[in-house]
Amino acid sequence: DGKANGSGGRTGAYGAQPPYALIQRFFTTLKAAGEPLVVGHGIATALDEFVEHQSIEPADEKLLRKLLRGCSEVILLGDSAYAALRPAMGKLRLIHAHPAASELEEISPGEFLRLKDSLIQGNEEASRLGLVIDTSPFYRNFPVISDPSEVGDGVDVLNRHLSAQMHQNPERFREALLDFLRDEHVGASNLLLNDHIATLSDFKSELAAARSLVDDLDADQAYHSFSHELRTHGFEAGWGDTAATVSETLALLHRVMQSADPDRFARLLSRLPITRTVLMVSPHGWFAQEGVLGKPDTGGQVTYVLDQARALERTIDAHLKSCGVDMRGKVVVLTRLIPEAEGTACDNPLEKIHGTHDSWIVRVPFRDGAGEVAPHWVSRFKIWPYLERYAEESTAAVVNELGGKPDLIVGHYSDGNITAHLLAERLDVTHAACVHALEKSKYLFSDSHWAELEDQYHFSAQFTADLVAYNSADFVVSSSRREIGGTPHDLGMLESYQLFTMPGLFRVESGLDPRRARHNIVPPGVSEECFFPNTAEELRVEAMADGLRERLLTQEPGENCVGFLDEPDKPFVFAMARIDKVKNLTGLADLFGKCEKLREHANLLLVTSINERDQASDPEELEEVDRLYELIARHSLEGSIRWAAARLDKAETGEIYRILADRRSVFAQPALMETFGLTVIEAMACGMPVVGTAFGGPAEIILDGECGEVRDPNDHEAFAQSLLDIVSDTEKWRRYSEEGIQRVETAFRWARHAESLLRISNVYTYWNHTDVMNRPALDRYLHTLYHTVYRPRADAIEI
Ligand code: UDP
Ligand code: LCN
Repeated sequence: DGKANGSGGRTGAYGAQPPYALIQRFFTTLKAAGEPLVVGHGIATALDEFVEHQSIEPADEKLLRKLLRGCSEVILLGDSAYAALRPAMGKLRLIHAHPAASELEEISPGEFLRLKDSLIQGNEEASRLGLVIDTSPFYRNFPVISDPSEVGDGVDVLNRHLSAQMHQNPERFREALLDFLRDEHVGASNLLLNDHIATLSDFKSELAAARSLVDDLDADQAYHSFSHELRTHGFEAGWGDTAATVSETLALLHRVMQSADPDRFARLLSRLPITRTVLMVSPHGWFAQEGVLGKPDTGGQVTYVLDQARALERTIDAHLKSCGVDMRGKVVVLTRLIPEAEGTACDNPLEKIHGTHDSWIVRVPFRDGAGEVAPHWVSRFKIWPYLERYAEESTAAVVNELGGKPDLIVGHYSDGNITAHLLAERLDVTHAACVHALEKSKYLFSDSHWAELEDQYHFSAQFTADLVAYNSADFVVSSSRREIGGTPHDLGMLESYQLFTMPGLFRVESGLDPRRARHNIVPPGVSEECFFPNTAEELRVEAMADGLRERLLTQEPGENCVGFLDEPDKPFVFAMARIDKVKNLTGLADLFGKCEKLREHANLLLVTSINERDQASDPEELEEVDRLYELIARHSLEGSIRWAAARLDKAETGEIYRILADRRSVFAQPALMETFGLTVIEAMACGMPVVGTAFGGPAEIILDGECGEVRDPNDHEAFAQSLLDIVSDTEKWRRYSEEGIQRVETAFRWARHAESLLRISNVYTYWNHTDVMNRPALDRYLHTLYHTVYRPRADAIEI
């Protein structure tokens, strides 16, 4: 029906439906539980119980399960039930059921949200007022992915769609391509084409002349030996480094000019030197190369950004060389300068990134309204009032370091992306948004009950920033499918921004549609120097291994270690994560404590950022530390648990996974929600089998039953049983270990990540340049949202 939420015809998507009386009975049973709003897994659990206690025909049960599969919420008001059904990824159908009716009635997104608002606010009148956010009109002509198997391939769908449009107007396409190629410069020097080519007819004739010139040369003749002659035909550096590669690229260009075949066109763009410098933006947390991991807000994102910067520089270098361009790639990571740096490099305005030729961390401080520098760490939940000024003040610093504006800006996480949005607008540069984590799906009811959480989390500013930044970005980079469109049973993390309400603030009828051709899965990798198999003896450093064994496993408990093991030679259940509720290390300690058999076979080793109350920097950390001590006492874990607070560097982290793999241990990742989960691929690369959460990235990384196991961390018995099966079955352990190493090698490589990111970026940059996406209207809308909603919410946060 043209709505961005994709509600279709009444019954089309489901085909046959269960008898209405049965649906109605289920809603009546749900209502009897007394909760007026039931979400996600609450609905699935209630359905299981309903089916168990009622006599239902198997065929009807099947239809009922199909109807409710992926149902994200049910509102129970009076005798009515309202449900958000999800026949497929990104498709919502909002329905109303009533005992007096005989069939489901479809209602509009606006009506559904108003009902939810009035339920939460307890005031029907208030729910009729207020702002409605709907981005769908701006995307009316934007291609969407209709086949869920194509989720994460946004660039291909977009390129196919736009190439087909251009195919209908080939002359316009050629003009646009010429315009784009003539626009590539490095400083004042042209790349690709120079002013000798002024018109399309010049272009065609000079292309023929240039091709005949290079085709007469020896294939391996170096570009610089014929660059002068090529220049007289209007062709500058960038087409190749030898006669053979220049000839191939020009032949491809010729074919593209004849017909805009999308694959061929994408191949041409990926051969050109379009992305030479990259700005990465990651303002929050402690961002440095040593001694910072483990702070509340500084987890995998720092590892990811540094590895990504190195891989991008390397890939750009190799690419520029193969294009015959005499320059090297450069990456700048923009982060926050923190004067009270506690011995880290966070107060250093400029720090070279290890392992790069010329890539740097640039640090600019946050300032308050009066211009005073903020001296200390500020939680990621409270940094919103600083960012606008920060973006303004950072512009000169990054342009200065890069020697001009970047070709690509990559934003990281919500704060990095709203800052990247401001910078990209100002500099007119392509913006890629890396997600990392969306707090909305991490915290239950973070949208509907935002007002109660506002003091601690400020989700009103963060979710508005997400709506602005992820819509304004030219494309979104995700690590997993679950981050975008979810599974048949669960909403995707981005998908959860499509329809939601923050009562009293706004109702979002279309926020982020996961089916738009803007989302791309580009999984990260692991540093191969640090994370390699335990069997690669020749690469291991024995002294480091001895030190770590002593420190983490056998030394008398001391300042940073809790627990002394009765039988230190047993295998371990190992977990390493920041102490935060969602990481659920308390759940792991609980399930370990409750499973006698597992305790007989293994010890529990936890490596976390802190393990004492007075080290906690926020209320969540404090609560988790207390709970862990309580669980150790409750299950009398003394003697079979070791809990170390260690800030290991990357080489040590790799070695600890290997030491534990030597002992046939298993890695546990029990998070209640994990966007990707770098520790999972690190552990697997080092030869440790993993039991990982079913919620988020780990469920995609681990091929269940092949290289580890995927379990619901709320199902303690099943999770513990998987851990036990692996530590007690030598053959299974060996198979998972070998397959895990293989899986990381084939699917998670930084070099491949960087190549894909640059390829994707070139395609979006091109289509952006031609402006066929008609962005200005959307940009004005987002601008309004930024200034009327985001800014006041950010400014309301006390500095
Ligand atoms: N890490 C670490 N020491 C710790 C906890 C974590 O070195 O005490 C590292 C870990 O090796 C991984 C990253 O921090 O590289 C955590 O990334 P992940 O994606 O698993 O989770 P995040 O913390 O980003 O949510
Ligand atoms: C943030 C997270 O929560 C993790 O799941 C990711 O692995 C990490 O960022 C890197 O993207």
